[in-house]
Amino acid sequence: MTIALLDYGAGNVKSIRNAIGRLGASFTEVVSGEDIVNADTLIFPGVGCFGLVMERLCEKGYIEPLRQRILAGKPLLGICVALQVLYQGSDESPGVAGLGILPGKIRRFPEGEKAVPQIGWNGVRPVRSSPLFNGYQGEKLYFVHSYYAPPAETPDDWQLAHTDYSCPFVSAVGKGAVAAFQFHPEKSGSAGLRLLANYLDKKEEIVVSDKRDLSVSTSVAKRIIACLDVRSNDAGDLVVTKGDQYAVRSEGEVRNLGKPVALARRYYEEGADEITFLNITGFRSFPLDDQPMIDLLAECSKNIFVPLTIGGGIRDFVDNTGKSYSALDVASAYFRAGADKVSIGSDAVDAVEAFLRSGIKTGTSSIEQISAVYGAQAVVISVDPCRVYVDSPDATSHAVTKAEIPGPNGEKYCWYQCTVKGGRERRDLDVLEFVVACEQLGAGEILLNCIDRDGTNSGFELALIKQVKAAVSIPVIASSGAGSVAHFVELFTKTEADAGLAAGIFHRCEVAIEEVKQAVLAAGVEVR
Ligand code: 1PR
Repeated sequence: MTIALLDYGAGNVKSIRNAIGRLGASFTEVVSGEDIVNADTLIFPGVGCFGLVMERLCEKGYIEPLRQRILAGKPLLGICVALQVLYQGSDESPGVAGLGILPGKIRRFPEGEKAVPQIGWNGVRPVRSSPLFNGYQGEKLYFVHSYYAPPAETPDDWQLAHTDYSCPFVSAVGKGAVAAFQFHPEKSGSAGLRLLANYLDKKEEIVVSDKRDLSVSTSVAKRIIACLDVRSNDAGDLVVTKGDQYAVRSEGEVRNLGKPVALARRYYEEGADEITFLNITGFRSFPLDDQPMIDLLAECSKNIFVPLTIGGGIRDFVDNTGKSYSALDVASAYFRAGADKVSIGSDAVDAVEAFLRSGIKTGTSSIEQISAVYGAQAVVISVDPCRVYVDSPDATSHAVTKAEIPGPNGEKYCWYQCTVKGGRERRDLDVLEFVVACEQLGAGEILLNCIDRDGTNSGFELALIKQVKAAVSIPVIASSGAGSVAHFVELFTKTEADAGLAAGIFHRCEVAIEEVKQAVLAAGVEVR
């Protein structure tokens, strides 16, 4: 049996290759329309925006072979946007026709109630029994999308499972040997690998009884993220380091808290919902010369089946031969190596300053370029704010908040100033103007650090998190300062943060990820 993988240049296809490999199956690459029609089984990954996926399929002449295959009921598994393109169209790309196998249109999640995109772990409710869900016991699976398939527009005989976010949506479709998941099985840990294995074993019989269980709604979990700040030490070895308020040297040496691949693997096995790598000296050199980061991703993605984010040095660049690279080129190299999301720091500040000066979206900033091709959900903005104390709200034009910790001279208010280059340079820009503009430019998530809290173990900067969460509708990852499980409980019970990220306490084995999850769950907050 040949399993053929349809790689048409969409985002992170490496993970699906690795997942298929992990299941002991081998696969071939689709290089022609004939391969699409003739393969025994076809895996159709989908990352990026609806319009772009259809454009790429069209350029390669794959639309008719795909339709032919699906209409003939030959085995096919679509993932994420590949489920969406089975429909006639999408709000995401007005005027672009989908494959039209299913009637109806993909819709955008309504703004307001919940962060959009949905990024995180949610359950599925099988609405028919199917061998695809053999052994599935309600485990949460990884979703990342702003658009959804409406149950009312999907034919009953195609609906396999629903999920609830701000509204119920179709999270799995299937008929005959054709199936598609809105979630990413290849990024959903062992539960996802099991579903993938079910498909590969049982694909001939996605036939169903009409046993329905629509009673229990699903909900998205708060994510616990482990972050690895990575850089070369003075001996040239890539190490995980950790700063105190971003100072990573101790007695002149770069602190070394371990090897990145081994540590990331440990966090995956201990239940981290995502892993983030920040190349903290990426602003100094050109990241595509920095092969160790590419190798690191490639190595990690072989054994880690949860989302990987990478940041550091994502920007336009001219190398010393005069050759230009766009931020999109850099991001694409990371996606190809196994990243699911990229995180932009300093360059996002430059982009926002330019946008606020001109009021014009040029489409050329790193945020816009990457978002247009890979989708907003692939673009994280890592912001490094620090407190600026003031006596009263009138003392500055920036958005102030009541300071949780009074200033050195008893100041009761502060605003949060954006910095670049790992906090080395401050800009006349507050974090609220910044995050709002990032969302307008197409960012999909905010990784909200706080230099004052970083490495202090004193808890998250709740006032900052509340301020930012109230200003944007995209998900916010709270970072910096976690020192105990109680800090995560406080984070999720006192703010609306979508995820909590920590570094030092996990690296030093002071608190286990599982302990964090148990404490958060005991406080009534949903976790995976
Ligand atoms: O500006 O696009 O090249 O990206 C550089 C990236 O590197 C940014 O995301 C920036 O946050 C990060 N960075 C730069 N310098 C440092 C440093 O520490 N000297 N690390 C740095 C930032 C912040 C966290 C940290 C949390 C949790 N690290 O992500 O992991 O504060 O720590 P804790 O739990 O121990 O308190 P660009």
